[in-house]
Amino acid sequence: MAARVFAAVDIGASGGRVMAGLVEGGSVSLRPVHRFANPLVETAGSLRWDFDHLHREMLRGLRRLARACPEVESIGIDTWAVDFGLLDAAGELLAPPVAYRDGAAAQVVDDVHATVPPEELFAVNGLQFLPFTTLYQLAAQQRGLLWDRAAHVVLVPDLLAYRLTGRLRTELTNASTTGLLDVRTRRWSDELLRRLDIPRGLLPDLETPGTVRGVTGALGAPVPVTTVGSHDTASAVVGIPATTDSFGYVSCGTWSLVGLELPAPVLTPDARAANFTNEIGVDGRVRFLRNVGGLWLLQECLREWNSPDIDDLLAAAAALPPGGPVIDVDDPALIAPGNMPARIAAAVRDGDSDGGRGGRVPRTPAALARCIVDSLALAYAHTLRRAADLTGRKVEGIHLVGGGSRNELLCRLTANEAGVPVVAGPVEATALGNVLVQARAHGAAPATLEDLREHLARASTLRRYEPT
Ligand code: LRH
Repeated sequence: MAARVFAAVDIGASGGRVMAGLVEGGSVSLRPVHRFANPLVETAGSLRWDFDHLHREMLRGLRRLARACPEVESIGIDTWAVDFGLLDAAGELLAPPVAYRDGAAAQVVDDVHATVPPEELFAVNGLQFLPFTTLYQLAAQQRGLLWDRAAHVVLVPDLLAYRLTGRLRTELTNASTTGLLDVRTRRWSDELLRRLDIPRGLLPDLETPGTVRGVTGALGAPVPVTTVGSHDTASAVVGIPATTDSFGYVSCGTWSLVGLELPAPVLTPDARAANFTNEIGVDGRVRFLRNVGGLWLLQECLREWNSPDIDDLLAAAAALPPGGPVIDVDDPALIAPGNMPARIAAAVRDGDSDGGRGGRVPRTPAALARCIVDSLALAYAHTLRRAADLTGRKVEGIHLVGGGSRNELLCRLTANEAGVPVVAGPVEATALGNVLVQARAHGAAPATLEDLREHLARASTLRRYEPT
């Protein structure tokens, strides 16, 4: 039986890729076809994404894929969450999308909270507070020059799908990161839209993963574009090779998304106080998690040090003794780009977050890398313990997926801090989740998430780290 082919476009904050997903019998595998950078650019006084570059590179990858695999059956697109473009009434992008690391949204948070207090926001949208959630970014746009001309607010993966199909929709899992969705009804919240003065007509209608969005002729023969969990984290969670339901997860890329999968949201005051989020996953599952700092901290240091070999650096970090300094990886002072080694050293110097570890200020690249990895591992363990307390569930093991699953030191330290085994991999959980949701929609993969994950557990090479 020949493999069936599905194209995954997966773009994260630090890079994009187009992959061919091959689904055959009980197995699924990926062939990388094209990788490209996703640099932040500064234009018109804001940090932005170069959307035309992303669109071009997506097309380049898809055309290459279609040449190699003309039988490709469908395309699915996922990207990072929360960011959007404004389209005018003719469907033209008014400006490249502002990036969530731009500081403008943080400046209007107090104004927004004066209109709708944070506890009322949480009661409707169930989200953790993050200063760049779409609703704050929209409030910043409302004060800007383009707002009067905006006819559509379109999330980044939906913008790419629009360029391919001409159809405007908002995919549900990503809509749940905007802060404007009612987490119980899973519809746009008319109440929040009214109070925040955002016309409902600006937001395209919702669409769930597994629906065919439209067809593109951009590759030659017409190919359907299938809506997947277009929030990369939603696809990553589909791509967790779990074989039980008592697992915690860390989806570790630019961010670490750390939490549990639940059947329903947890909207208690304690969950809000602990800053947990209830994002909507594929098949209506709830991703009860926290955004914890991620590889961004390390990537930004590497950029500052002119990209030394990461494996050598991590080996040197692993050789350092345990018990060194740790920082609060969620410190908002670490969100913006630039000067990361100095900011981490300052966080150690000024911080009281080292749990009494009384660390010396790290100065060498190895010491800084170790400080970052120690801090991430500690934050993962702490977050999963909190998640278990808040939900009354047991976490018997942790699935660590995404780029961070390659980092053996991080996996080992996470198992030690959490006191439960860590199963590392797949690195490309997001692209796999993207492919499997398409494959299922086209009758090439099983119906339930549990069966899809069984598929993956069989097909993936995973590493297991026992706590010591
Ligand atoms: C991870 C991610 C995360 C969001 C952030 C903006 O890539 O999508 O889930 O909170 O980017």
